[in-house]
Formats: sequence, C-alpha cells, structure tokens
Amino acid sequence: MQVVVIDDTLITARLIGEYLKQLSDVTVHTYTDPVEGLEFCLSQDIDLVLVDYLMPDMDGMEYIKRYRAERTPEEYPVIMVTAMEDKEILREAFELGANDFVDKPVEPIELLARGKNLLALRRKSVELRELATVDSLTGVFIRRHFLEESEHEVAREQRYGGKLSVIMVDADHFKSVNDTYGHAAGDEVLRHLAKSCKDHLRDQDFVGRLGGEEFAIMLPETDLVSAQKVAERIRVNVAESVVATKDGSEIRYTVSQGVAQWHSGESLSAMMQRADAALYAAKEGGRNRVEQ
Ligand code: GH3
Ligand code: MG
Ligand code: MG
Ligand code: MG
Repeated sequence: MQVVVIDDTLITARLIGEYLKQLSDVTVHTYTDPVEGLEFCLSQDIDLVLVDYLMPDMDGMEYIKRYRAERTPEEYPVIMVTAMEDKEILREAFELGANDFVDKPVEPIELLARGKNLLALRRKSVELRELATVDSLTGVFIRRHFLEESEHEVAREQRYGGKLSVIMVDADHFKSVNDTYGHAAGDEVLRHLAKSCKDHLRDQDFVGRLGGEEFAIMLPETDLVSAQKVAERIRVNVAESVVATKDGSEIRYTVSQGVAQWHSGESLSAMMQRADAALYAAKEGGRNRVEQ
C-alpha cells in the first residue's frame, strides 16, 4: 500500500513515515512541499495521505480541498496532522473531507490505529465499487455501469460537439462452444473475448458485458471509419486465436460486430439500436464480420 506523508518539517514527515512503516505492506513517500505532494497523489492511486495543517504555500485545508476535487473520501482517506487546539479548524477540515486527525506531537499508537482503520475501510470501499461495476468473469463493466458511463459520454459529446462511436460484439454460435467444450471452457472463451476487446482500445474507451456472450465498446472521439478499424482488428485477432483451456481443449471461435457513430441529438439507446441492427446484419451476412 502506498502512503504519503506531507509536512513542511522534514524531520516530522520522516518520523511519521517511520511510524507508519510498522503497518504491514506499506510504502511511505514523504514530501515537504505540499504542491509536489499533491501532484504526486493525484498522479497515483494513493491508499492514505497524512497532511500537516500549517505549511507555507499551501496549508492542509487547501490541500484537502484540492485533493477532494478529484478523490473521494471513501476510497482516498486523508488524516490531518495538527498541533492546533482550535476545534474550529477540525470542523473545517472534516467539512472539506478529512477522514480523521491526529494531534502533534504524534502518538504512534494512535496514528497506527487510525491509519489501519482507514486503510481497511478504503479496501472495503474499493471492493464494493468493483463488485457494483465490474463483471467478475471478464473484468469489463457490467451492463448497468456501462450504460451509465455511456450516458455521461453522450451528454459530454452533446455539450462539446464531439464524436462518439459504439461497437456491439457478439460471439458466433456460442451455444455450440458450450455444447461442445462445456460451460467452463465457454467461460474461458468469454474471458478471451473480453481481453481481446480491451487489448485493442485506447485509454478513454471502455467495454461492457451487456449480457451472456454480448459485449459493447464505447469509443469517445472516434468516427465510424476508425471504429470499424478497431472492430476489424478485434475480428481478426479473435479469428486467429486459439483458446487453450484448462482441460486441454483448443477452441477457435469468431465474432460478429455492428458499428454505429452517434448523431448529434440522438439518444444513447437509439445509437445502440442502430449498432444492434448492424450486428444483426453481420449475423445474417454469414458471421465473422463487421457491419455498420
Ligand atoms: P449467434 O451466432 O447467433 O450469436 O449464436 P449463439 O449460439 O452465440 O447465440 P445464442 O444467443 O443462441 O446463445 C448464446 C449462448 O451463450 C447461450 C448461453 O448458454 C451462453 N452463455 C451466456 N452466458 C454465458 C456465460 O456466462 N458463460 C458461458 N459459458 N456461456 C454463456
Ligand atoms: Mg507545519
Ligand atoms: Mg452469439
Ligand atoms: Mg447473443
């Protein structure tokens, strides 16, 4: 776990860091410059931050305010470290999104207990979010989360006048894969397909499992021609793959895909229906192909 300690007094930062290293599996990063510390924390997935209240340039309050603009308290806990007796400061810190505080001089038993609690809570929050958003078999978004994210994307492109395309992917004759090799082998093929989709995407694209053996890929800032190229790469990759299953089978399979580019003013479901119709055409046309 990654823990960051920010205190303008180097010796204090190091001391707190030394205490925290007593927690199992913890790597500590110390910063005396809160601006640098914040930049680091926002560029990483930090499990716990300890931030001093009194610092030049940016005090602990300002730090929390800026960190909270991008990082939730449930998943990114912050402990404020303060020598101030003033309860008003604590109230403000909690309001801004501090999860807890420790007094200076720091008492290691208290620090470790609070740190440990917050790390455990963070782990639970991350677990819960993943359960609610990620398909456990394939690691891609579950249907509901995929649709929520896609709605945001449509709204964003509507506001900024951008492009957006979607690809519907459906495994061909998947029922016979299950019938021939068994359900567990079918599951391995689904994992392979999800991975093949993910391997061909850029950072801003995302994949969802819409149902059984059907996936969708949302491609922001992408026109129809580029989306077709992505789909074609996935098609070829799948068709050339051999899935070697745990029980020794070697499975070849194919996918059909339908691609659609969003029209300004169009709803998400209307765009997805067009992609679905294109997928149907790909099936009708003989499968292992991409249609628009
Ligand atoms: P088509 O080419 O027309 O798409 O034919 P298909 O057989 O792929 O389509 P159909 O919809 O008839 O069958 C889908 C199959 O996918 C049936 C179902 O048992 C299987 N399936 C759905 N979810 C899972 C899953 O999680 N694991 C496995 N192994 N199979 C699944
Ligand atoms: Mg200080
Ligand atoms: Mg199918
Ligand atoms: Mg299907």
